Amino acid sequence: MTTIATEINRIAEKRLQGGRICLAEALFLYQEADLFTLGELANQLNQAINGTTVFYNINHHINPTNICVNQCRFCAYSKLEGEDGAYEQSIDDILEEVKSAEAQGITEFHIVGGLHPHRPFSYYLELLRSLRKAHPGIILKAFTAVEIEYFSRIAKLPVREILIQLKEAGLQAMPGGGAEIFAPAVRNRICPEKISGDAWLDIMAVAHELEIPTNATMLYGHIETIADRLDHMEQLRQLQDRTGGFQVFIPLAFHATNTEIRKLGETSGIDDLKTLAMARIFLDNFRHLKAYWIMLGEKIAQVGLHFGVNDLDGTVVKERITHAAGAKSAKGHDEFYIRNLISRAGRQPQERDTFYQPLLHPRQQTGKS
Ligand code: V47
Ligand code: SF4
Repeated sequence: MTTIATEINRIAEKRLQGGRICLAEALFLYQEADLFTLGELANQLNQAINGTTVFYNINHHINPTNICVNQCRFCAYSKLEGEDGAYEQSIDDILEEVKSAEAQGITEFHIVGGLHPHRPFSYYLELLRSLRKAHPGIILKAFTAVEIEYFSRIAKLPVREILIQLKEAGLQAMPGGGAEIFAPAVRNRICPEKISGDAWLDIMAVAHELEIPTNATMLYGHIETIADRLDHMEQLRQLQDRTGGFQVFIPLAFHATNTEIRKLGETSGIDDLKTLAMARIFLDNFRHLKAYWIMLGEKIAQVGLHFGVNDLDGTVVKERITHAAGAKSAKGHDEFYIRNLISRAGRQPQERDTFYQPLLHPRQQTGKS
């Protein structure tokens, strides 16, 4: 056996025995192990904690506006005020858009949008209160750490106070967007106006202290190195050790079309799968790993179920952010389609709520195998 193979086996064995791998070991695996070796290890680790169950949820994305004072280089969704294609929804527009949510079985509203130059913080409080009143049974997962920091600036209130007020208005969980890549050298080039990685992590820590569970993402496949990805995951792993407040890790595959950095092109299927597997192997304190089918495409997300993934996100309904950047997946799928993707990968579909609790009203449609 070559030295490289021996070392890969040693690291894999350590991890399978419940050990933690360090940055150097992870870098070695990422660079030296082939796709199938990584996939097999990630698959074993996932099945040891999650069995063959794969979660999905029935959710609806609400994006109140694409007008944003930041101009992240990788973002094709945001517009300046007055620019062609800019939009803003009133609270009534949003209530109208989701009026039949219960009839569609929706259990979560996922709410994120641009940093609007004029909307007051009260708009966001009112939005949550109105949704809570009209749809008391639907969980509100809303606002990235980037939006929270922006609210704190426009309302001139500390982040903690902003989160307390949002929680009182109905906020129950936060999505994981805005993390991008924490390494300052990359961040300063792809999203110079955005809050720093440290600020993103600090805001998540406050949310966790206030018992608001959050998700965590990583935008990969642009100018970052493998070491940058691992540094990003290491910082998430450290915060998770302290708070335990992250529910799931979601690698987001960069989409280049219509962005300022479109020359970089798209991620490869090999890189997508390797990144999912490495996340499962490295993030030993994250129970859930999501293959966001909107960004990966339905089929890579499905294959990801054999590379450590135990969650496919949801029905989504009308995705705007990735489709502005050329995503070829559908903008949403019905529950039957998602269950079928999971069954056809030889896994058991299980509807969940935002907090990864199984929902005990399995629908009739089980999906073909
Ligand atoms: O923060 C923006 C990313 C994020 C592009 O928490 C892009 O459950 C790829 O965070 N190519 C928003 N990615 C989406 C997000 C998310 C999605 C689904 C579920 C959850 C969750 C969170 O999308 C942004 C940014 O990182 N993004 N532009 C692009 N061109
Ligand atoms: Fe604005 Fe978010 Fe797009 Fe950046 S990624 S420009 S903060 S909408």
